[in-house]
Amino acid sequence: MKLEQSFMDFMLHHQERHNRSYNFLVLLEAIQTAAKYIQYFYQTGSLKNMMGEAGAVNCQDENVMKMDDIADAIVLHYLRRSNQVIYAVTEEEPEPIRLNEDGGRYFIYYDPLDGSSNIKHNLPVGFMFAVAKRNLEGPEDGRLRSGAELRAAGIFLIPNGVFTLALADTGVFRFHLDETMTYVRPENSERLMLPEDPREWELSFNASNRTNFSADVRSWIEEHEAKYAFRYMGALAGDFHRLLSNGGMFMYPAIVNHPRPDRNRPKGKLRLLYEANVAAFIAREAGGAAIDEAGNDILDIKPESPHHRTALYVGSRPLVESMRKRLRENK
Ligand code: AHM
Ligand code: MG
Repeated sequence: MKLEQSFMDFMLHHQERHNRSYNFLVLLEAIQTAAKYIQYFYQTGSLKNMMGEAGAVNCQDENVMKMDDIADAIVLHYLRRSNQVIYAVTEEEPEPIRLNEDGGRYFIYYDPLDGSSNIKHNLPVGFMFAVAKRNLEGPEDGRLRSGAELRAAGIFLIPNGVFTLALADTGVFRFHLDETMTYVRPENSERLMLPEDPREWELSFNASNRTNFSADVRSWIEEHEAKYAFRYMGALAGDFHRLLSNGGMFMYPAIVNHPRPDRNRPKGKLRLLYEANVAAFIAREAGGAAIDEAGNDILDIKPESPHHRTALYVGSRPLVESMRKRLRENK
């Protein structure tokens, strides 16, 4: 009989190999438990009429879905119980939430259910998170950390049951939910790297926005699009998930030419702390790169607010570098 390696078994040995404390394991256990509950509610939500709107608007002027509320309550509950988190920033709350007055060691930034437009179709959504560590010596440091300071980031793809975790300076690993609701590392799985062979590379962006992108981005797309397959699910968690396996580039450029100027998003749509940084950090650990509309590395951006927005180009390094060059050419 062969048994797969459970996630906790993998993490325990990872922490011991690197001579690190078990606090991080407690935090990951809480995150993982939350993910399983979200998975359960998502899978059964249609049967309980839980896939519609909650009737409220969140701090970002977006309609809240019942599932967004459920997922957020689940994550906060388990984070609080873990006693490991000082501050949590969630997509659903305007300000960072102070959790554990004394014991906390970590800052966590999360989107409990990314890809809201997929909810009513039961299509893939994601619980995305990024973790930074408290400065253990000296005064408590800032709550909003740049991506370069992250220690880990991950995406639970729901309801598909796949968990991608990137650990600082260590790599990217994937775990699958088995029949016992345990995340396991399949025996044949390796550290995940973005494939170098461009034959499978994909481009992923919302094509209905393309006329609203800058002239530089439009010209780049015209020159490159015929070489690659085009895929778009409408949930960063899902789109980035397949991009990591196949290579290519996901982008959500700034919207600057909308026929209705009030719909322009010159700063981009995605949120830095719990969307762009998560993808950028995972991409870095898989050998890739991520930049914003100015061609700056996403991981170097200093967050100005909990819900700081940014344009995002993330994926295989050659494509991201070619876009960086184009974005900077005419500046
Ligand atoms: P959400 O967190 O409210 O679901 O929004 C973020 C999502 C991303 O998952 C996805 O990449 C993007 O917004 C899709 O936007 P659009 O519908 O404009 O293509
Ligand atoms: Mg989101």
